Amino acid sequence: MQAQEDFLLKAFELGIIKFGSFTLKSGIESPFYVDLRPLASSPHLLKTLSHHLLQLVDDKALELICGVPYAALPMATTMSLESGIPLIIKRKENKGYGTKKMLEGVYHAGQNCLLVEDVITSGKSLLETIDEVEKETLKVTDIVVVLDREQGGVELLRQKGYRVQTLFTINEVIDILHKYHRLNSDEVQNIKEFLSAAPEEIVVSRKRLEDKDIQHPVGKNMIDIALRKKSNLIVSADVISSIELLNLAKSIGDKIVALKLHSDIITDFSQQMVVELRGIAREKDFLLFEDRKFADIGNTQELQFRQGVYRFADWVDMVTAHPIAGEKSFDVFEPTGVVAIVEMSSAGTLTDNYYVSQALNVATRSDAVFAVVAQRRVPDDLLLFTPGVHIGKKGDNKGQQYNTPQKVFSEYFTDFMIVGRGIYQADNLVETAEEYRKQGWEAYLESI
Ligand code: 5BU
Repeated sequence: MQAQEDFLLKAFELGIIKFGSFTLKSGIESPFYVDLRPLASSPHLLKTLSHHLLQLVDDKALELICGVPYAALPMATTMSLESGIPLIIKRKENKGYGTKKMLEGVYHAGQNCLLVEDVITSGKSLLETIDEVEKETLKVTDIVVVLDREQGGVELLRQKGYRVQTLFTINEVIDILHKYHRLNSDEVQNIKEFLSAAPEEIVVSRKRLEDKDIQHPVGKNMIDIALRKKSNLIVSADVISSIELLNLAKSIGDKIVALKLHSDIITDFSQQMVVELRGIAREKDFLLFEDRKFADIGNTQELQFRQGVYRFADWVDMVTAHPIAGEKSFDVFEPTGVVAIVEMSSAGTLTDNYYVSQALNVATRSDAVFAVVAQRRVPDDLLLFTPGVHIGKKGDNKGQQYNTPQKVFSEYFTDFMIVGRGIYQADNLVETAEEYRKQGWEAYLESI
């Protein structure tokens, strides 16, 4: 046990577990975040870990080792070097050309393959991996896992007949860190309360729009409009002339909560156009939303927001901004509402889980922010806007990725969906906007 404790303390110094407030992919707020990838940066610790993992299994029966990418790949490699058991590599995605195999390396049908995994939570992703390995005609009987988050995964796999060995449970990790004064008693209590909550207690259920605790006047206004119009549709008016913009606003204005603009793509942008647009917005009861995506220090953003050709401060209800410059940079927009971009819809975006957590922390700390743009559930004191919505398409050829209204409302608990080309490129604007409004509102009602 002493050897395991020593290992854990050294791994902790490397930053494999962080404490604070983190939003997991599922939308659950977790008081800690585990990432075992940094272990690969310490050859010594990686060797020690691999040695401990090998001791958990009877390696005589095993003919192959496979690590689940990415954190477990270097672990599996090191275990292979120490034990002499050949390594195979599982792809994260099919490469789409060539052999189309999910596994790389030399193996034969029926061989027994040990799976190595960094963290097990519900066990669902491990079951998918097992399925993929078994599809390649290999046999899986044993799985070794570094950390069990104690959320039912180990039991699930054991029920299905797999032998699962874990090096640490999360409660053991917390106890060891407490024993060596890396965590104080309050922190331990907070984390243990989180861990002991039944899964159904931490699964946040969707709140109705009217029950959300939104303080910002622009956010309150959006909710009122949504309820009046039975709509959670924001249309992205990515057209390039003022005539097209004004026509779009007139024809679909009564179906939407807000019209989202990229003012800098309008060839003949003018303050006269703004006057007309504001008139339509007032008449048709929707808000004006500039998707400027500010991403600079407060002073520059203030100039970009108030001066120049667009003078957004004079006429928009809300703007998008990146949290990259910190929460103070949002103050310059008040009283205009700020929609912070914490996650993007495009393939290969840099907004990974860690970025999203940090960005949400910045957004939550600012009074100017009432909503965020993301592709996942977020804490419900923020409104969630989700772009990348299309009824008929999966994406474009420039990286955009689409979901259906049903998916964003039922899985992400989105409050407002943003639709661009799905509507403004349609042959019949009014009918199509009505179809999106209807599908969106029904999907929202079904999700509550
Ligand atoms: P589309 O035509 O529905 O793909 O347009 C989507 C709009 O939402 C477009 O104006 C983008 O600039 C905007 N958008 C997005 O698509 N994805 C994001 O992550 C963010 C904004 Br942030």
